[in-house]
Amino acid sequence: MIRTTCPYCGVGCGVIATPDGRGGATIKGDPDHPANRGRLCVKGTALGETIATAGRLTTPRIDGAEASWGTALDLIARRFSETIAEHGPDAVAFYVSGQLLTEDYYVANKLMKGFIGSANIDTNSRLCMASSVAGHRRAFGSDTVPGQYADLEEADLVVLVGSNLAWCHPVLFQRIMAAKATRPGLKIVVIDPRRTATCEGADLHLSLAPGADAHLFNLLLAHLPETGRIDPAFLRHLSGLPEALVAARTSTPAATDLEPADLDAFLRLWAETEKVVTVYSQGINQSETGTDKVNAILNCHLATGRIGRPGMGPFSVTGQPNAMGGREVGGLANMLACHLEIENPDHRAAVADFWAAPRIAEKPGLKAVDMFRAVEEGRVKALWVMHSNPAVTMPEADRVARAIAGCDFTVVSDLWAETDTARRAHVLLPATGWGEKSGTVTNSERCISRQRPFLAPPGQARPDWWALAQVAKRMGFSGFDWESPADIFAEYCALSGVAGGLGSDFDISGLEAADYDALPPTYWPQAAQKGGRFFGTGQFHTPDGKARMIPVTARLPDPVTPAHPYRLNTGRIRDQWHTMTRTGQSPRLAAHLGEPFLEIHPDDAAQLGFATADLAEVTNAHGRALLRVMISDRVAPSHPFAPMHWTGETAPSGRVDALVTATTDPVSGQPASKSAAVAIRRFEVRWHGFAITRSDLRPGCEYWAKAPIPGGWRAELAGTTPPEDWALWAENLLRLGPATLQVSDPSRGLYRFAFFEGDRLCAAIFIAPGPVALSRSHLVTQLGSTARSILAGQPEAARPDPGPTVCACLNVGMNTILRAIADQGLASVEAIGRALGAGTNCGSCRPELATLLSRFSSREAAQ
Ligand SMILES: Nc1nc2c(c(=O)[nH]1)N[C@H]1C(S)=C(S)[C@@H](COP(=O)(O)OP(=O)(O)OC[C@H]3O[C@@H](n4cnc5c(=O)[nH]c(N)nc54)[C@H](O)[C@@H]3O)O[C@H]1N2
Ligand SMILES: Nc1nc2c(c(=O)[nH]1)N[C@H]1C(S)=C(S)[C@@H](COP(=O)(O)OP(=O)(O)OC[C@H]3O[C@@H](n4cnc5c(=O)[nH]c(N)nc54)[C@H](O)[C@@H]3O)O[C@H]1N2
Ligand code: SF4
Ligand SMILES: [Mo]
Repeated sequence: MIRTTCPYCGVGCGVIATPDGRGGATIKGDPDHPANRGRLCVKGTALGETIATAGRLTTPRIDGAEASWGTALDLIARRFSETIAEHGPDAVAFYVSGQLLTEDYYVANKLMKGFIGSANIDTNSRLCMASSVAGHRRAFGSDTVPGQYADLEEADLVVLVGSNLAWCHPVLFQRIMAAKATRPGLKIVVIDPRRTATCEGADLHLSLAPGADAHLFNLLLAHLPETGRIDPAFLRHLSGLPEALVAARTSTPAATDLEPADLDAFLRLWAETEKVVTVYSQGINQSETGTDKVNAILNCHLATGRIGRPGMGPFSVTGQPNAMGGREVGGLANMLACHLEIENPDHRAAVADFWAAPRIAEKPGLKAVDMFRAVEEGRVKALWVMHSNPAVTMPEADRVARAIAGCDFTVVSDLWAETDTARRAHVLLPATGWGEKSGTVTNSERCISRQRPFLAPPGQARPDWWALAQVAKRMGFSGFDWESPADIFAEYCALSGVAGGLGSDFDISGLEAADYDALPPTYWPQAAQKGGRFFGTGQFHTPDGKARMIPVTARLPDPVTPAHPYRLNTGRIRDQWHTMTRTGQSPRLAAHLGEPFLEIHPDDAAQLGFATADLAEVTNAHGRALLRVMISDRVAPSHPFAPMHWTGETAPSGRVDALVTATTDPVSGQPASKSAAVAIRRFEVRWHGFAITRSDLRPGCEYWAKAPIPGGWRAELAGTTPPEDWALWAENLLRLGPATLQVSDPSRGLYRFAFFEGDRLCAAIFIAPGPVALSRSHLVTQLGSTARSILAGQPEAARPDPGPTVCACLNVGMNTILRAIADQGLASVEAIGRALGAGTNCGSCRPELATLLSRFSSREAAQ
């Protein structure tokens, strides 16, 4: 039994893993971890299904051929050294990740900023937290998150703005819902153009115009003095309030598109409620005015002194498991370690001295978007990508993929050789993954937790810190001789002591001598464990010690154009993690939403001539995506939504970042990932298909998307040109010889083939001229079965179709739930749980159960 930390979101839940000795493990929530107290969401619960090592990258590869570690490391060191000698240190770059462990991050940062002498190390946190970091630094003088999770439970009002907490930080959401259940006076407001699952628990949902958040919080700031809510005692800790108010008063309600009554209700509630926490995430950060949006929020908390006290404060929830650790360790191109600043000569000198660094970086390096531009233009000639998949997740992703492919020398460290990024690299390094590697991560509330190994790494996989240190040594640098992550952590703690001496709040030097292996979840500052928060006493990290109110002149995104009249919102779904390289292996997680989709308002759908399950072609100057149409009034007209998760491996035409424009916030450099202007039309196909098969497949047709199912794969297919011979086509696709059973009706364009091995079904494929209207939830259970009725495509009458999966833990489908609501008169989420088990394990689907209940009762009312 090993205590470790979940590798997914920034909630940072403690996990207890019990290895089974055969490479697997059972996973439970750690009841003693302060972040989750035993809870896990569905992704955490399914961790045991994503640790199999089949198909992993197990040896280094050079240009596709297996190589020894020695050869690969020598080559990397030589190519980086040669490039630096010939073109200077800024001709090389590292692109790293908020999913790296702190120790990995520390080594990458030390090598680049202290020894190579460039700050060209940036991280996917640029796409994620950069605007929060910049906003914090502008207001507080440091990138410090003031509050703790307990504040969300102690608040009387929780405002969730640009955050789909129910799906993206599910355990935190459950903690809030549990607090609300015991204390119904706790009010929840969700501010999101989309009606998300998070809205299910909310008292008020403000569906504001995309990008109008700074206007909204400006209106709030302007409202505060009118109602006497400016805190006179806190005023002496602030500078710039008058200027901020002048700017705030330029915002008008019209910009928000909100109903006046809803807007008033929000302003009143926020002003009247002292204990208010404003939680924000990517709807705020990922914007061309993200930093201003952050400061507009911070301004309201500062003006009211509602910060750093129990139950109140602004709260930027971090996305990745170590997004916060990366900020502490200085992973961004414009920071040094331990909250020290690259532009500050004293800070630089102290770090250089501590590292005995020959060449400390003197100026900030390239931020993510600029870094890949520099790669494209050949200014960066050697690139090392670690623990990220930028060919999928960067804006203008096609361009980024081409830049990576065209780079003189690219190294990728990953678990897999087949990611969109790894496929374009010269050198691949096999990294150890979660469960195999050892280190620390820091969650959204500044709690440092250990990730501990409990599985043997496959083949020659090695930790990322080790590969970096080896390359550093081979480049002739000293100071990289650690034996273990514990050594690195101790050095990092010591450096933080130096930083503390320079006034940094990030000083964990007290942990230098701690027993690393036994390190329990530990908050910083150390006092925080006893309820310590930042800024409650009004002491900030600016030169005059005062918080800076920032005047925010709110600006809406550039209007869409007649050629590209829709604004594409993008983000996450409940059961997948980013580019799905881990979650995408679990049939259970794929059952929730198994295909890239475009959620679009019924009015838009009518105008575009869409029927449910048609394919949409979404285009702009940067790229194109084909997405399955999901008609829903949860999105506003003209503001469709598409998830970010599909890749060249899982649905090559479903990569939405091909469409995202690389417009960035001028302060933070964070891209606006939620507001691409696009054109949408119906993608006219002549045939649609659905396949289930035991072995992996890579169909060549114009549209396909695949997902794992128990014992194999499912795939959705579509194309504009039908093959001449469907039987031959199916044989070639599935590589199984002639079909055992087939039904064809050429006049109606219907073809169905089933392939048996002995009496067991090993594949089946269904072709139709329109979207294949067969029960997926039935078909995906049929691999390995002996049922010869498979080509009927429907369950027998005695076994009703469960419908699409809602509860992934207990595998309960939507039809089953709706039938039970109707037949048994179930009236609450709890009653559904008692009757069917749905929602009783991890609870991630409870908001969707609530939606089904309300849908059912509104249908009843209408009848
Ligand atoms: N299931 C799952 N959970 C995850 C992840 C995952 O991949 N899958 N990734 C993790 C990571 S790295 C991150 S950063 C977090 C992200 O967590 P979130 O930020 O909660 O997730 P997103 O879906 O990116 O976006 C949040 C919401 O912003 C809304 N939005 C778009 N534009 C605007 C706007 O102009 N204003 C406002 N107010 N809202 C807007 C979108 O409609 C969306 O519902 O999730 C983490 N958790
Ligand atoms: N359109 C749009 N785009 C977005 C966003 C959005 O909301 N909309 N969100 C952005 C945000 S907030 C984020 S955080 C990014 C995330 O984007 P990425 O970081 O690019 O996505 P991941 O899929 O998490 O990539 C992680 C990679 O690391 C590999 N890996 C796993 N474990 C290890 C390990 O231990 N070591 C190493 N070396 N590799 C490992 C995985 O196989 C995978 O290839 O996407 C951004 N892109
Ligand atoms: S909420 Fe879910 S994904 Fe996030 S850390 Fe906890 S178990 Fe992992
Ligand atoms: Mo993120």
